[in-house]
Amino acid sequence: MEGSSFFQRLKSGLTKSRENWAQKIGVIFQNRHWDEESLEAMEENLIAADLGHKATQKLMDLLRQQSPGSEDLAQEMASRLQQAMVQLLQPSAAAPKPSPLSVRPWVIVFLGVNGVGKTTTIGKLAAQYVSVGKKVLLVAADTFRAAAIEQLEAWGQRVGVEVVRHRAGADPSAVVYDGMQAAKNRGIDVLLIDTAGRLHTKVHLIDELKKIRRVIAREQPDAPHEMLLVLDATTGQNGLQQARVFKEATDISGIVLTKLDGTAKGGVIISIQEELGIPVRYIGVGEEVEDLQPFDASRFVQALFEN
Ligand SMILES: Nc1nc2c(ncn2[C@@H]2O[C@H](COP(=O)(O)OP(=O)(O)OP(=O)(O)O)[C@@H](O)[C@H]2O)c(=O)[nH]1
Ligand SMILES: [Mg+2]
Repeated sequence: MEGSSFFQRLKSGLTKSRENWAQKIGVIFQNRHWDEESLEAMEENLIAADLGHKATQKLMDLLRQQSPGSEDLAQEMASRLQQAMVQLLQPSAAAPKPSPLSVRPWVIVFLGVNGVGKTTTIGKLAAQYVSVGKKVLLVAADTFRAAAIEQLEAWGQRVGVEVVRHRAGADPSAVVYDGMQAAKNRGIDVLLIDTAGRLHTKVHLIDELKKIRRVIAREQPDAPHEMLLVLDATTGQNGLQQARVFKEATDISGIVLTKLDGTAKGGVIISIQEELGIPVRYIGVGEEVEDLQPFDASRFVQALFEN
């Protein structure tokens, strides 16, 4: 997966964000000075690029600490801004690599509201694990709609992995229990669990997640190994509000930020990181299997700036 085509996919997935970025940020320093006026213009445009107030303040503090050198000012500003952004994304950079699969089965639960891309992310990840020879099993614990189960089964067929399912309306933790049993019996490497993301009440969400976790932990005390919250980048700051609710409901170990290819506001990743302090594990930059990528802060920032 690594290599230049991988970076090209990332760049192409971030095209809208990059163009927006160049338009908002790039122009500020053309023929201008490193003065308060330029910095204020930058501040406004960072907020407009969906970085959020908190992250923008931090970035501006980092930039204001630095006095300009004598080289090409636009270039220098850009590179300082890049460094400052990578620094803000450090919690993600410093986090352990996504899913080392150090025990078997490695159990990952996917959370998130309707339509953010949970099932698609599971399908893509399953395909990637299969391609490196891992035994994968999917669990359809989103029992709320029959279509949700069918969608996961379609991915299972496409990728060539089995799906543990019950009828629509069944108890999600009962499906999870069966999934854990099957994973142990079949020597599965990775168990990917799809959950329903509806948020009718927070209490209900908390209860359901608690129950699912309890079932998993009873079968395997160190599991789940990851609780990944899936967020849709095109929802911008609204995604953050959802994330707060889930963060209060349960422990989240990582974020998957999908549909970055569908938004000009890729900068939202910085405000997510800043607000939640949870590492971003994967990003989705398109519809293909290869478009789900492990998140790498410096590569991401480079792709945002590089023409
Ligand atoms: N362009 C693009 N589309 C994506 C990406 N990730 C997911 N999608 C699309 O988003 C739509 C919703 O994805 P699902 O996987 O069904 O979302 P979900 O969270 O499982 O939704 P529910 O099961 O309804 O809760 C689908 O049409 C996916 O193809 C991405 O990174 N880029
Ligand atoms: Mg789904």
